[in-house]
Amino acid sequence: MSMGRYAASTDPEAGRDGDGAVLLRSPSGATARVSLHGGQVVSWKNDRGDELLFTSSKAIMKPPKAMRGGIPICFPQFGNCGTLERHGFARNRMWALDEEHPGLSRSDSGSRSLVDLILKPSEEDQKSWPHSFEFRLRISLTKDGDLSLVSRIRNVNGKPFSFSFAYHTYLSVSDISEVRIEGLETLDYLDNLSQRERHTEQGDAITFESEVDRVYVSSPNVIAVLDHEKKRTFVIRKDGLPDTVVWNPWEKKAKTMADFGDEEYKQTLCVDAAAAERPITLRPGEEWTGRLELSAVPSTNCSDHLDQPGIM
Ligand code: TA6
Repeated sequence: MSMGRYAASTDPEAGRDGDGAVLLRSPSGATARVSLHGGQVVSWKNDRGDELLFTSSKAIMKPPKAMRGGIPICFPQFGNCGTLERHGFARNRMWALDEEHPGLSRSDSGSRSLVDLILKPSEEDQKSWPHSFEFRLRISLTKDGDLSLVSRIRNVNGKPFSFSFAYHTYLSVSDISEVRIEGLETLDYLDNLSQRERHTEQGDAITFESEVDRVYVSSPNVIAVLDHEKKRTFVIRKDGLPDTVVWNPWEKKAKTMADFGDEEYKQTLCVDAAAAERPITLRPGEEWTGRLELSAVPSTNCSDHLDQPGIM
């Protein structure tokens, strides 16, 4: 499938592809592609070149709509919890390279492993959300190929503001019915399929056999998504983000989404580190940090990873 403006690098030295997406490469050979449109990670591959994030074959690759896949950033609003467009405007805006933090530290092999982006509100944005902020986003690949996203949002306003947030992470899975999530057992969740009604999850790992759209509140900072068929486990570490959103549209909803294939619900699961239940409030001059680190490990040794503490 041609990735259009997410096409292969035409200038590896500059670390940008033909359409300006930024290419990251870790010493282990893992890669990631970051589009300035939405500050969105649009690809993350392991050192064998396997794509770890889902992108729909029907994804719309033209701004302003965010691409269906990868990791769109939901800010300053998660979902429909507010007056703005769903999931806020950050995912539909062009971000800039953060010159203050050139961040183009190159690894010995000359390829870059991190990039710093920045988003500031346009006049148009301030008509719908009258607040001044600076959103700095550092995206990096660790030496082992783990993907790290660090968001720092500063209130440069004269008055406090509140926002909600999510790293809307489309994981690529072999078959949704072969996947389970560990770490959310017995937690309370808000069910977006029934007016955010509050329920409590049963004791067992979560498996999938129908549409799911839930906000697990006050979830642990380390959870695991086990893909039996691929013998692969995604270890998700978060910090500063109290909730975890779990979403799969399943068959019926998939058919209503123009930028999503009818059968594609089988190949993806969204597990988002989020601040969705309660908004975050920043007073003037204050800054919030929200971190996400994704590892994809062979399921045989995922317990080693789960025993490790959260993000340091
Ligand atoms: O994260 C779950 C959710 O809020 C769902 O309700 C569903 O709408 C999904 O996000 C996708 O939203 P989008 O605006 O990208 O179609």
